[in-house]
Amino acid sequence: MKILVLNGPNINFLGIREPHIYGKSTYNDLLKLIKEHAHNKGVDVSFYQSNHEGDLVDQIQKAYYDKIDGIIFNPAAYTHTSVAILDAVKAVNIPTVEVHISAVDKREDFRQISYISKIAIKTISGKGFDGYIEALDYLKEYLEK
Ligand code: CA2
Repeated sequence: MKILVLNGPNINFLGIREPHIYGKSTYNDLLKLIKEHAHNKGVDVSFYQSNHEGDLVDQIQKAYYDKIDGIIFNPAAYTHTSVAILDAVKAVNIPTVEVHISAVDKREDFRQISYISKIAIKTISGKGFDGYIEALDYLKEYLEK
């Protein structure tokens, strides 16, 4: 089972600024946490982070050719703006779980819209890095059914 963990803009900045919202751990800490969990679960996991919308679209299309079974996706700010990213996930038709580190539903109005949630099989928010772990477990179970 091949799962891609895709992260959008500024996620590479985790732990550097705004620790009160996103915590003190870094992007590398996140990768380590997911890698260990995926290994224990026997899941083949790969990672990609980009600050560029088109780059994320390219990576979603690549997931189709690479025969990726599922995507764990935190589109970050593009969650709230990007029809291109929604269309890409629709086009590849790969089961996708949306993850947000912070509780977006309790934040600013402009964060209340999520385009990706229109296609995501599940949305997890406000659980910090553990949200990615929950997403992996959910996706694994979903794909095994
Ligand atoms: O809570 C989440 O995971 C978000 O997707 C994170 C995005 C934000 O735009 C979404 O509304 C919710 C922001 C990514 C991280 O941004 C940072 C900003 C400053 C310092 C470190 C990270």
